[in-house]
Amino acid sequence: MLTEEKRKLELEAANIRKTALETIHTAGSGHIGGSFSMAEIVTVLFFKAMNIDPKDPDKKDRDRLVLSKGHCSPVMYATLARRGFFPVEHLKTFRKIDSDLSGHVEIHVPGVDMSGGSLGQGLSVALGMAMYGKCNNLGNYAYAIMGDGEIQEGQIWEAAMAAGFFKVNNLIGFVDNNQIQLDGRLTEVMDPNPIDEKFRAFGWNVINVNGHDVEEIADAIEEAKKSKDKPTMIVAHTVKGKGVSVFEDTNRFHGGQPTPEEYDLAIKELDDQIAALEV
Ligand SMILES: Cc1ncc(C[n+]2csc(CCOP(=O)(O)OP(=O)(O)O)c2C)c(N)n1
Repeated sequence: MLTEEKRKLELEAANIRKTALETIHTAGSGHIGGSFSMAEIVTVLFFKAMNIDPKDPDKKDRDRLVLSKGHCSPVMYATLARRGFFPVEHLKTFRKIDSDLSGHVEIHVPGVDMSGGSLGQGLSVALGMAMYGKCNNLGNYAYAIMGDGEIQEGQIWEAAMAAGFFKVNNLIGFVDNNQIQLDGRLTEVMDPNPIDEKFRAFGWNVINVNGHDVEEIADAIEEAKKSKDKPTMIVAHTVKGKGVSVFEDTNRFHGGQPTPEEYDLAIKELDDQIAALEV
């Protein structure tokens, strides 16, 4: 990846974090930690890898994305708005009565392919989308983003088994491996690690990446697209709350909110990152 492209993607990720945080702040609620850990993943998908058109969000041969960890709607909606699916101004209605932008992703929002909220379902749905694409020769890909706590759900492994068995090579999953779930550290709740070996055992091509390195994520997607007979799981090693010092590596901001002082500090840190990446 060229240095200039990398800088632009990193700048976009920083802007997405800031937009997501402002959106949560205006609403007074929303999930910061899991949104921030996956900012680079959605940046690479929406600003580089995916075949999508914000002007024609339902085009038949588009790549599909299922945000299975649907509570991370703030980062998804911030990304969609910044990519041009709807005005950034509309984010001010997030979590308000009568808004289409509810706390978990909803399919009627342009750019959203599946409603989320009940964890564990997204890989099955993305598998169906990928198989539909293959059966209809669309030449497209279906992506699913899951949390590492989420993959404790049994349905994930049913989908994993089917995708491996049926060699669904146009299915590309991400596990946002931030090591923290709602109740605490994965190792204390019910540890799904080693995640890579488990998916390999189910017949998947597995790639481990630093989930905050846009180049590694983009390369992994390219690699996944070369797979002829296996679905690919990209295990993204991330930090919950990445990008703001006080948010990082804690479950305090899973759904919890910063104090006014912490919010101001967070915006300042993000502004500094944005300024450093702007030319
Ligand atoms: C079936 C189901 N059970 C419980 C919840 C409540 N819940 C929302 S987020 C969450 C933790 C998810 O952890 P993880 O997948 O690691 O997400 P991340 O840390 O990336 O936010 C839980 C238990 C839910 N949404 N769905």
